[in-house]
Amino acid sequence: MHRLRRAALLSPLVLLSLLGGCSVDELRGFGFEEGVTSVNDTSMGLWQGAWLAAAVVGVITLILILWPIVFHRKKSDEFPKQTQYNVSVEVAYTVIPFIIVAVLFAYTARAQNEIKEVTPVTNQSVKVHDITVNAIQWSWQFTYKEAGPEATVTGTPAQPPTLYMPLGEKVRFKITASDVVHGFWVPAFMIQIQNIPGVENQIEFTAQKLGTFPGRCNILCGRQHSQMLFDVKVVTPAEYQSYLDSLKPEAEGAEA
Ligand SMILES: [Cu+2]
Repeated sequence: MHRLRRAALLSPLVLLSLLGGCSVDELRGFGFEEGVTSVNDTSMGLWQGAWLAAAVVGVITLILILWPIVFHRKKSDEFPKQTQYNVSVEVAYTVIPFIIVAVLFAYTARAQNEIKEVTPVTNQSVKVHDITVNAIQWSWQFTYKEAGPEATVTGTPAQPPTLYMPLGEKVRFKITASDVVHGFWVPAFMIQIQNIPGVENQIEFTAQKLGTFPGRCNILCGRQHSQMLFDVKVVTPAEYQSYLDSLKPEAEGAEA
């Protein structure tokens, strides 16, 4: 009883300290901020909806567990009645999870199709910037096509590189790797896409908030995997243009 009371006292404190690290926006977004990129716009509803659905299922499950604990305690030594083949219950616990999975699947497929949409290179009517993200053991190479084929910034574990993106303009990323499989992950942008040697994955999105956002490799890729860090810096289109210009003359070395 004593231990129970202490646990009851502790849990609000733990909850409060956990919440203390979050902003109101992050709380509403279950850890993510709304509107940071066009991907957030697509994924946020799915992310929130999936958590709410999980919470509803969790609460119902908890009630179903607590109900017999409270109201159906052992009343006598008589062996309880044994039942088999409750068809209606079995149908319910097959059909209801199927409906839940089908609904989650449909929303996921819709969001994924939207996120995977990439403007064809041949479509010149839409302004899209091109950046290639090449992963290497153990850092990143960013190539800005508009600044020329040689405009590549290569990071090292000691000097993580910075990826520049213009605010409010579409960027088409080509994602690949030189050696093993890596994972291009920017948590705040709600994106992760695999860098696979010999494969060119693509993703296109628009950054909608100025600032610097941490990025990581999230596929275990070898000894210094944990040091495959980078930053994404979202700047104004004018600043982006001058960054591209700065890459043109010498176009080499790690840009911190
Ligand atoms: Cu890696």
